[in-house]
Amino acid sequence: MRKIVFITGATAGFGEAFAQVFASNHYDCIITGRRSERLEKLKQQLESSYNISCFTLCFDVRKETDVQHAVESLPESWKQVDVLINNAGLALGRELFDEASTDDWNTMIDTNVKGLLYVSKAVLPFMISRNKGHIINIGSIAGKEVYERGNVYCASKAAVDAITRGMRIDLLPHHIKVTAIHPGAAETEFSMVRFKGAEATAKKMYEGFTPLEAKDVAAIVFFTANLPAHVCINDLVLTCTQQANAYLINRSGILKDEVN
Ligand code: NDP
Ligand code: 8X3
Repeated sequence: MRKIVFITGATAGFGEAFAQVFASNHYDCIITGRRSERLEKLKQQLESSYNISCFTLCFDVRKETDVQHAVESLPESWKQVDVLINNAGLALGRELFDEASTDDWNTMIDTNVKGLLYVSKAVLPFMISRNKGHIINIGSIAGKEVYERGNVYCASKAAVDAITRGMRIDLLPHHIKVTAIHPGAAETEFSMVRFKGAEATAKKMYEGFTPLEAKDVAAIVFFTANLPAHVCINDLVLTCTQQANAYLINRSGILKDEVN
């Protein structure tokens, strides 16, 4: 039977890895983001590599009306969304609270919190009408513990945690699964975005240890989305082996898999 996954932020990092793993397991994919060229390129690659269908929606999750119009524009045959992955998000800056930029705060709250709400609200009617579906919100270990200079990013991810729990309660009558996955440090475009293109600073974040890769997170998300109908992972924290919590990382050297 045909299955459809709707992924926000599929133009890079986790979202792109989610698209690869779901498509390689025969899901049709709705991929979204602001960078249309990347969406088109990914669509072509997924369709040719995995013989699935892919639909692109280019919108900014911060713009409520654009989100609504984009989701409403889906052809009827694409509205039976089985899995929604609210992944689009970012950190901006890593300053002390009194030195941080309010523009950065607004962008993080508008994207990580309000964007997630707008997309969920737009897609949910498709799930409620079928009495089934799964919403997977990408939180962060930063939402579980606050670290120095993490202030508003941590708060935005704590909000994702709370919203996920609220959704699970309110959507209970509709048999909709709601999950939050909270990854620790993973090397994607995340730090380049956070440090506004300062490559050396971004690279430094991953020095001396082996962080998660996007495909590690994708494997867990795919597993979570494909459990029996009566089983739901509510909350899952995932870090690399060398990370104990949001602020403790063992940087004594890289950890490699043994090769035979
Ligand atoms: P990337 O920067 O690699 O990817 C971010 C994605 O989000 C891009 O596809 C980007 O697409 C999209 N996005 C950002 N802002 C918007 C917007 N306003 N509207 C639509 N799409 C948007 O980062 P990651 O893949 O690492 O991050 C994905 C999620 O995982 C985020 O929510 C992040 O907070 C979270 N996370 C990341 C961790 C890490 O260490 N990497 C750890 C824990 C959580 P485009 O620019 O094309 O719009
Ligand atoms: C991203 C992980 O530790 O950089 O959410 O905040 S961290």
